[in-house]
Amino acid sequence: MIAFEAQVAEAYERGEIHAPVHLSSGNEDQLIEIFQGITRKDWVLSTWRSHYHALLHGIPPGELMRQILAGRSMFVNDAERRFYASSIAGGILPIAVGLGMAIKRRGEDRKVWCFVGDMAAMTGIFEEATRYAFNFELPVTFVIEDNFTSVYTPTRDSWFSNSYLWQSARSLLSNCVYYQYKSTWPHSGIGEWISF
Ligand SMILES: Cc1ncc(C[n+]2csc(CCOP(=O)(O)OP(=O)(O)O)c2C)c(N)n1
Ligand SMILES: [Mg+2]
Repeated sequence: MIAFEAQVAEAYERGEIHAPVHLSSGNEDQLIEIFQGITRKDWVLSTWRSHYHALLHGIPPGELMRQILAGRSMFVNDAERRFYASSIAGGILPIAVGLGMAIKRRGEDRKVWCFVGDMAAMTGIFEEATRYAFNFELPVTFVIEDNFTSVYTPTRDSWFSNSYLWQSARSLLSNCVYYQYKSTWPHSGIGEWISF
């Protein structure tokens, strides 16, 4: 996973990717553990920072790299392998709920795993999606990935609070998983200006 992101960074630095990339680091152990509970039958929904999720859900590295080189890093998709990513903050949350409802109605044996950043987890749509999925007992698990930042703004400063709301409120819901990490990559890109 780490080597894959390094390859993406090198391709980006060479100007081969004509679109933004958002790299992951520092959460390898946490994700490997979470994906122990995710099967290939399940849906995985991700964000602009999707490479690790895609690799762990079985998208072949070569196929993933092709999508990234084609400028689709922020919206990696593979319907066959049930992987969907969107760069709209919070955009996957209602899609996760819809998928969960469809799975329940059809009686399918699969789940939905919806990964969101710590800022996306502070939005109104997160409140509605998690509550709805919980109350209707939908097979959806929301994974909150807390890197303490929203782009370059400390998330806790934005909300003028040192205590993180969902740690107290949301952790009461059994359909939420929370973990913290610190990335060594910038929010997007590789820390230098690249001309597309
Ligand atoms: C609806 C919407 N508003 C704003 C943005 C711009 N944007 C991209 S990433 C981001 C920060 C999100 O932070 P967080 O959810 O914590 O995810 P992280 O990048 O830290 O993993 C924002 C505001 C967006 N993509 N979509
Ligand atoms: Mg964040």
